[in-house]
Formats: sequence, structure tokens, C-alpha cells
Amino acid sequence: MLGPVRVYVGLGSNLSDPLYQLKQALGALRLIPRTTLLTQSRLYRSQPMGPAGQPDYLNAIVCLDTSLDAEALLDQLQAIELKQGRIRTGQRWGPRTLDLDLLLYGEYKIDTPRLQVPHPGLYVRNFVLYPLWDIAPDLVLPGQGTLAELIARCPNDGLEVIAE
Ligand code: A4P
Ligand code: MG
Repeated sequence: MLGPVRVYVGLGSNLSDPLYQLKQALGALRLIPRTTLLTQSRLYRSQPMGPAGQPDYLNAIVCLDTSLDAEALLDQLQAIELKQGRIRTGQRWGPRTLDLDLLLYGEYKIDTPRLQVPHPGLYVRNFVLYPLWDIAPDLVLPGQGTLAELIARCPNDGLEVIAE
């Protein structure tokens, strides 16, 4: 039997007290069955990517070990989003109380209607790459180079660490 898989999950919020949302989510992520939260990044404030006029985001990344398969883990992440009042309006990249993205699931490549892993935005988003650097500076992204190389190509764009 295979051992646990190392995964990275991105957290984002820009509605209903984002700092509270992120803290709640960090608590909820610790309670996912058959899963251990290993490390979490610092919290970052970022410029919204997507429709203009929405508030700034808070973002963070966590590293987990899980024995759940990727779809079962996604179920858990979506249950946490729903519990925290996430309403899917259908507007792409619109504002949200909480977004949990499965960024990496070991070195697996997944492409199903429900799940694309690695997350396609991962390689170019400063609010993903910089927090990832906090917890996994030696990471190599299969086919995309090292995290250091990706960060070198990704402007910081006013991303800032927030005091907790
Ligand atoms: N889905 C497919 N792959 C994945 C994955 N790897 N992880 C599917 C999670 N979900 C995945 O997601 C739509 C569907 O994607 C899900 O039902 C799932 O089956 P959603 O959360 O309902 O929609 P969304 O998040 O609005 O769309 P999308 O395209 O996933 O957006 P992103 O990439 O999540 O971006 N700006 C800043 N500064 N910080 C942010 O965190 N986030 C977004 C959302 C936009 N702008 C942002 C930020
Ligand atoms: Mg999403």
C-alpha cells in the first residue's frame, strides 16, 4: 500500500473579514480525516486577479500529508468552503469568502472535469509562488523548473506579508 501523499493547498479570501476566514480555514484543514497539516506559510495581502473593483485578497498556502485520494480531498476542501459561506455565483475569479485550491498532489498529474492538478494558475501567480517559498523553497515543479526560477519570473506586484 502506498504511503501518504504530500499536497499543497492554496487559501484565498476577499470577503467577510478575510483574516477571520483564513484562520477558520486553517483550523478546519487540521480536522480533515486521514490528513495531517505539516506547515503553513505566512499570510499575504494581494492585489485581486480578475474582475476589477473587488477587495484585496488575503492568501496563504499549507502543506499536508494525506491518505485521501485527490477527489476525496477536494470533497473535504469544498465542504470547508461551503461551511464558510462560499456562494458560487458563476462569475469567474469573482470575490469569495474562501477559496481552497488543490495546487499539487504529490507529483500526480490529474485532468478530469472536476480536478486539474497541478493547478494551472500555480506557475504564474505571485500569491501562490511567494507563500510557497516560505514552506517549500527547494520545491521543483515537474516540467516547469524550480520554485526559485518561477519566482524570478513573477513580479511581486505589491504582494505583502501581513502581521497577524
Ligand atoms: N477544480 C479544478 N481543479 C481544481 C483544483 N486543482 N483545486 C474545479 C480546486 N478546484 C479545482 O472552482 C471551480 C471548479 O474548479 C471546482 O468546482 C472544482 O471542481 P471554484 O472555486 O468554484 O471557482 P473559481 O475559484 O472562481 O474558479 P477558478 O478558475 O478555480 O479560479 P481560481 O484559479 O481559484 O482563482 N486574486 C488574488 N489576489 N488571490 C486569489 O486567491 N483567487 C481567484 C480565484 C481569483 N483572483 C484572486 C484569487
Ligand atoms: Mg478555485
